[in-house]
Amino acid sequence: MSKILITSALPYINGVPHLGHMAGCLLPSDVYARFQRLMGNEVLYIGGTDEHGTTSEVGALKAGMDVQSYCDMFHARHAKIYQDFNLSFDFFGRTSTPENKEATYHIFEQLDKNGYIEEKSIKQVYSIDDKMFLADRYITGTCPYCGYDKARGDQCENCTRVLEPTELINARSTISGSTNLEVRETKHLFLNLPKLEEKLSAWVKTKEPFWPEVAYTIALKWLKEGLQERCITRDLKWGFPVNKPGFEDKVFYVWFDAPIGYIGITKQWEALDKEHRHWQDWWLNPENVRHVEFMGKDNVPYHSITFPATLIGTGEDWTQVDFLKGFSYLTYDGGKFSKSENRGIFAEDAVQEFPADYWRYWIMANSPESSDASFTWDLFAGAVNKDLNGVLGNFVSRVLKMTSSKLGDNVPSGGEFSDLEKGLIDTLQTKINNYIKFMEQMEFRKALAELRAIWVEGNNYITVAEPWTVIKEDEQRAKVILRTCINLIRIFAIVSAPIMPETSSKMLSKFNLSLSGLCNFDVAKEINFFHGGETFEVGDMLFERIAPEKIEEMKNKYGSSK
Ligand code: B3M
Ligand code: ZN
Repeated sequence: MSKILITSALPYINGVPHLGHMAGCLLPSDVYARFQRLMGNEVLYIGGTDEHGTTSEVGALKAGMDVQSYCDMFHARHAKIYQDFNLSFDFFGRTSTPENKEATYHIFEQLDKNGYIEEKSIKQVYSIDDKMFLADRYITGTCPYCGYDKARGDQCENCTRVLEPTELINARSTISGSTNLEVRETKHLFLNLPKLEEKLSAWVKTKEPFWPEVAYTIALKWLKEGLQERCITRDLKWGFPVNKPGFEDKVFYVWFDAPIGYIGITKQWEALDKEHRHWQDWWLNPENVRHVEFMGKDNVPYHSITFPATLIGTGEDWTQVDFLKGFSYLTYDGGKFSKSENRGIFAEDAVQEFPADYWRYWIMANSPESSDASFTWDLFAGAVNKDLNGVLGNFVSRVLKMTSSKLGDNVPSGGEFSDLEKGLIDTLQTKINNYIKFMEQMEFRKALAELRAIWVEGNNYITVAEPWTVIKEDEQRAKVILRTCINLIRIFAIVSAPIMPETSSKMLSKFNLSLSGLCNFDVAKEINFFHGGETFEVGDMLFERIAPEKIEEMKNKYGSSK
């Protein structure tokens, strides 16, 4: 049993997540956490809201609330959404807590002590009309590197380059649109990344065989271009006040304390049961912990360069990221999700319209792993109707109904396997091994294709075995076939559990069973789990077909043609 620490990028508190957020880190991290638990590993799965920064201050201002209450409200809203999607966080915390403050202060003190913090006077953009320094995302302008005209003050979404706000061409305030900006000089603290470059570079190189190409390429590109000193303080009220004399009126930059938030949140988790939980077992234990991080590709530089460098600079033995799974974007019908333009479905509404498992299945089967993926209602309904209802749902209901009506509500017993069952066992074993391998490698599209193929084997088997014909002449043979099919239902429930936890437990509850493990899964053994005599319940259909009228209704409601 290994210890696996799983983190999902911490979504910004302001605004509610849409399907793209679910696809770009939250859902795959949950699927992976559930899978690893099923494999018998010790998992700690951490998530939370990223609460500091200008966005929260401005959001609260617009909502007419104080920032704390604003964050409290949105935190609860995020937590509810993720619960509705059945994300199985061991703890879903926040970055604005005393625990995270303590972790942030500690790490900052070590960096300062080791000589990695520099004081510098910098020029910052001040908005005369907004009466504030325009940090980070509150300046929009043209990227000096790629020419993208909606680049933000901290990063260009188009070329992923991290920027300083003063680099932007034609800068304007995102808050008021005002171009009445001036540059003022203030003193700030910088993380001396160039001084950490050698150590960081050596560390990154140890990751080559393990990191997915997208993450490794981004990290290497940064290192090749040479690292810049990075400002880690801001002129804001909301945030952790800087614990260094002369800087008390400034706060730490949101991207400084946000990744430390993973540690802070683990401390929150520990606080609930201090006797059995120790955050150090996870975060100061690199030899025994495998740390896997999930994020959108725009987050990769922070997780492959700045945060690892921050931890290296402390001189302490932190658990660093072992595998960094970056995702491209999920678009809505090829475009952006936008609340204000009423375009695209947001996570909150999604679970009101259809059960979470429908979304979980579609999103994972179409994961934006190597390139962007596009959500359309036709694709979604097609997958639900064909794969879920047509393949899995029909198999389960057909088998149980037929058994119940012809042979009663007990698993039929007796008889021997023929070559047909032996062949089925071999095929399934190969497919399940592949599925496990792809899940271990976090190749989700491939894993889901394999999962679908596993379900299809059930239909292939029953079509060839024809229990409805066989039963007329050879009841014993029909019993073997239907018992095999019933065993397949249980096997399908286990393998599907990481993707569709509710459906899986619905399937198992037909036999009054709970979930069992996937480690060293031996089909020859598992296909004999039910010997005969066990009771079952036919129950409801697992899925409901999405009718054409419903698809049209969704398109009208959420704005789409496809
Ligand atoms: N809040 C950006 C995002 O939501 C940022 C991630 C922080 S992870 C420590 O994509
Ligand atoms: Zn750019």
